[in-house]
Amino acid sequence: MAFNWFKKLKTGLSKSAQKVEKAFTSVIGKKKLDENSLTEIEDQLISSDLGVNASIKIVDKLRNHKFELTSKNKEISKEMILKVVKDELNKILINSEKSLFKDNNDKPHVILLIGVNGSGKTTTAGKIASMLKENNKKVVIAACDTFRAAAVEQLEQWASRTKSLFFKGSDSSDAAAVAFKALEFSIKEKADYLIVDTAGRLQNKTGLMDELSKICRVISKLDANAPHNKIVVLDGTVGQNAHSQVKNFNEQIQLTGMIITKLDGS
Ligand SMILES: Nc1nc2c(ncn2[C@@H]2O[C@H](COP(=O)(O)OP(=O)(O)OP(=O)(O)O)[C@@H](O)[C@H]2O)c(=O)[nH]1
Ligand SMILES: [Mg+2]
Repeated sequence: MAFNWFKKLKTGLSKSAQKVEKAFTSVIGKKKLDENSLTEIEDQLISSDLGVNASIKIVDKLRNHKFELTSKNKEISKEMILKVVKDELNKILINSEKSLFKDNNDKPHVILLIGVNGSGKTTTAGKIASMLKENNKKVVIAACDTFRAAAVEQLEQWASRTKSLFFKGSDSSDAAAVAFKALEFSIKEKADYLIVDTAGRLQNKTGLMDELSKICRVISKLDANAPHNKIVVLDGTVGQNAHSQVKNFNEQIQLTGMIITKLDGS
């Protein structure tokens, strides 16, 4: 199963990789990268959804890079360019990398999952629970999506599959009230982790965005540091739109991290 998953992920990512590689075909066979070629690479990178800032950074790196041409390698090859790009991308990504649940002094450690509709929050709650259970942690999953009845059932299935404890409110209860009671329950159960799944919301819906602040405010009454992780779940296929999602959610509740789903190309 793991093999199939990696195969899917590789295929999914290869679509993006092919787009980026296409950016370099115009310069293959040249001895020097002239400004025209660099502009073309920049355009291609931006249209491959790499983002304007990252594309400019990469092109600057290429502009200043001294390619080592030898009697055997007389011309700049795609591989040479790709190496510079990969190194630069790695640098950008590694600088922003952070372990999600490292700091676990507080118990229960509360993980709040938020994001737009359908980004993968509930599935991610299941994946995180599964990962934590593999590490022998006691996990509670709370259904704070009080909008869709099916959402509660979907999450309950994940709780049962991962052998986690499950907490839900009564029908049409307030999401913040459910989160509060879920934390009380988790404290009583001496759980290591509480995963709070929330309803999908568009970042321009003020009422729903305010509900997120309320959830945070209410559960911090039981534990001043909770929620310890405020994670936005992003659909990896939406491209640069993810940027505005992160910005708006971060303005609302100061995120601690992000999880990108559907990198397997769904
Ligand atoms: N291929 C793939 N599909 C995923 C992944 N994560 C979620 N999905 C699918 O995306 C759809 C939406 O996932 P959910 O987890 O229900 O998303 P959600 O954010 O909870 O949705 P709402 O609660 O309606 O806002 C489902 O069909 C999932 O199976 C992923 O990493 N890869
Ligand atoms: Mg959901």
